[in-house]
Amino acid sequence: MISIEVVLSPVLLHLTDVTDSNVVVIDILRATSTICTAIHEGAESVIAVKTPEEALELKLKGYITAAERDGAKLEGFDMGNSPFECMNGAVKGKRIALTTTNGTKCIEAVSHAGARNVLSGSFLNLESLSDWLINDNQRVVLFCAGWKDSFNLEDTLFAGALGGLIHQKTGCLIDCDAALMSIDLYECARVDLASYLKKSSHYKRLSHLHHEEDLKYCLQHSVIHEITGLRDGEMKKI
Ligand code: 3SL
Repeated sequence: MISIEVVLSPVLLHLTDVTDSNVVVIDILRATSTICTAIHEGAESVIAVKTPEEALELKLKGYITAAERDGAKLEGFDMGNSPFECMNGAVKGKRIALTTTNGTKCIEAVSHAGARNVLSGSFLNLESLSDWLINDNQRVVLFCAGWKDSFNLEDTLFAGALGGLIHQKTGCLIDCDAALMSIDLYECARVDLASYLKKSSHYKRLSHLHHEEDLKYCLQHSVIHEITGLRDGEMKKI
């Protein structure tokens, strides 16, 4: 039967057994939104790697390399971590090796933990993702990437949006205080997410780096329908 748990930061992951669960990794700004966009734009796969060196090694195997640290694209890579870099045919049919400050580390961290599925979460495919999880009818763990092991608002808001939607559609019981808090937070902020998030640290960080268009894009709800999940070690359309 479906149930919902929320992990508010990577340092709390060890407290939750993810075995046989559908784990949704959440890095709304921007890694998991970018991964969902890449797959929507026809990329064959995105492999999440921990270090820039690992990404560069994969270039020799034909991957496009993408790297971000502290919000900025790293020198010497084909792409940074902006969803817009995946558009207009740039990634169609391509495999991408992506390394980011938080999101890809979290995908990597759960990839060998015995989860039933590891999925990429984004507001962009919120509705389809909720339907997919409801249809699979298993325990759901919403894993917030946060920022350098700390809690953040945008990932928590998405956990609340997705958890709330599943709860609304199924009436499932929620026995996790982090999930209840996330749902309440989303209810407070949902009328105007962008305005609510203006006070958040990563929103400010990305604004200073002139990524306003990315912020606007990543907060759109249910504009794409593909579900992206881990298959054979890479994030693919499932
Ligand atoms: O932390 C991450 O994984 C990134 O998504 C951060 S950023 O939005 O690219 O700055």
